[in-house]
Amino acid sequence: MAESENGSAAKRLKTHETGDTEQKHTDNEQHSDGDEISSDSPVSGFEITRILRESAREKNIFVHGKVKDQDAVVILEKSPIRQDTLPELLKSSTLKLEMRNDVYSTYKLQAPAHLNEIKTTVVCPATEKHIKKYLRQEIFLVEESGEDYRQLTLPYISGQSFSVQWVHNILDKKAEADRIIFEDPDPNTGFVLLPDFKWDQKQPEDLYLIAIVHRRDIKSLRDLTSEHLPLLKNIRSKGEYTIKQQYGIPPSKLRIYLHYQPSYYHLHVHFTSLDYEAPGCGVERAHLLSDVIQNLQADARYYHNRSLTFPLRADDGLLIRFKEAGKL
Ligand code: M7G
Repeated sequence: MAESENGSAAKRLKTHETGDTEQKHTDNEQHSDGDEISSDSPVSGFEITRILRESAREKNIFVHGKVKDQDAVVILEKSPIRQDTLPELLKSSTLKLEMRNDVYSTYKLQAPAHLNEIKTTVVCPATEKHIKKYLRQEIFLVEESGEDYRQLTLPYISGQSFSVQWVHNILDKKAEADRIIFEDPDPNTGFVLLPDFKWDQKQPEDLYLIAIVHRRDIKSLRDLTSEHLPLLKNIRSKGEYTIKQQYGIPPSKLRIYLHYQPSYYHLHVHFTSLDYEAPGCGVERAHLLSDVIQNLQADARYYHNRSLTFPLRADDGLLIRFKEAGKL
């Protein structure tokens, strides 16, 4: 998201929409990343149903509600304080004293509206699966053998996974076209690199980009074989090069990984700043791209055969399948 520069910034909202196969959806909308004032704000008519999750530490809240009788999820997240606007923040804000004691004093700082934005993500219409994704839940680790994948996971994800319409919109330039940072159009080894919608692009310290491959036949890490090494190496080298050129961040400051299980079964690679503890970058879900490359170099069918461990939420249908199959 680009930076807001005037006093009407408080009204500025970005709307990000996702597609979903269960609901007729927007496969042809262009969502620009410019500073657009949303004329039809989806949050003004939002009626809160319940809080799905909140974190005082992360300064965010995930809310389920209704917009014109449609289920919606709204995610509000206070933007990080930026170094480049710090002098302005300190100069042009009002300070209200809360308490003073010896050398200590605390204040409430009231910042100008454009320095006080709340990153807002809207999923509307939201499916039950979206709502569950954001609901705080107990999680369990599952160990999936190659056979379990073929017997349990694959049939489950074929019917139940999130739509990848938003991914196709990006590849077809029907959405977020102006956010693309780099593209290699090769149908076999090519990909599109763009900001993940978790990143507001205000500061490189929390950089978060995703590389989405042009090939549409690779669902996840599980499908990868040595045949895909040129694709993976291409993503690594061109992704690293582009990020160094654009943001000045060297490869040694990047965490480049794939999720297993992903939420969206179209192969994509996460690029995050090493200084940012991105959600989902823990050992139970993230697989470093360089490890993936080396594993496939050592064994062409490594991900076909080996057991992979990943977390699932208590009410995840896949967890229930594993339990029913006596695997937990
Ligand atoms: P994942 O590993 O499938 O699952 O990653 P996760 O969402 O549980 O991490 C998909 C990535 O795509 C996530 O980092 C999302 O934040 C990001 N993402 C999801 N959607 C729906 C969009 C979108 O519409 N645009 C962009 N730019 N990123 C998205």
